[in-house]
Amino acid sequence: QPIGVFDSGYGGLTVLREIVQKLPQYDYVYLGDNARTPYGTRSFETVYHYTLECVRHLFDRGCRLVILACNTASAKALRNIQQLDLPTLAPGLDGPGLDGPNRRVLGVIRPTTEVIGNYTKTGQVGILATRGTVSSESYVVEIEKFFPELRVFQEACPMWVPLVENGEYDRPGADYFVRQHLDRLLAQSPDIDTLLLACTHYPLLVNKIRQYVPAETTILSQGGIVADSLADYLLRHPEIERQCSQHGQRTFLTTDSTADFDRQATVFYGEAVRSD
Ligand code: DGN
Repeated sequence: QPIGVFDSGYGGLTVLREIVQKLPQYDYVYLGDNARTPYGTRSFETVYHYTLECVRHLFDRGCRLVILACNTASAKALRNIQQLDLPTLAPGLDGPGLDGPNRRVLGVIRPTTEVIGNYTKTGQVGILATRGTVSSESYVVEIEKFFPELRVFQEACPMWVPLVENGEYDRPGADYFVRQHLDRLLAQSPDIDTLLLACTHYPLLVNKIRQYVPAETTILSQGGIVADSLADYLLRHPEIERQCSQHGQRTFLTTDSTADFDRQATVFYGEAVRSD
């Protein structure tokens, strides 16, 4: 069975890209809910229902393991989904060989919060994310579990996703908004030395971000961290790993127009994409 990777739209492709680089042997099905993106401004209820529908779809396609490669979905829906029992989550799929314990949904917040404290010297970290992720406080709560001594500052950057999706991420127009949010974050504390790009789109802005923070700042993108964490997870769960097929196949699905998806997806995935 392929590994499912879900995002509200294109952004999760920045995560899939790193996963595929680290673990190319597995088959992957990517699902972007482009028809209903963005999730960043939607309520908990809505994000939960949309995410659950998409996870179910990936289970229907045979995935055993689904990664929510979206911070907003991980922040607002993952815990509730993980608490659902299998018949609710995947009705009709719990027949022979499709037993519950072997089906998993993982997010992107936990892997990142487990390691963020290893990068900071000042003990002060900044989280840049959508409004939904920031207001959920998920990063603050999760970091506290692993690194209780850290001070965590957050800044919601609602303009950054539209900048990236409109192709402005490397143009001069982006500078104003990139700088505005970084200035606001650093105004909370000048000693923040580690920045987490806690939104799938932000790695595309990394060159701009670097221009507006002190040179010694560590800027963390999630893709590589999530890929390492998945590799580790598969090692620790051989019963899941055994069920992940290994033909190097990539399948791309979208809830909206495939032509639009293919055009935009290349920017995020770094190579040409053909969706079904
Ligand atoms: N994929 C979303 C995230 O990582 O938060 C960003 C896109 C969105 O839905 N706003």
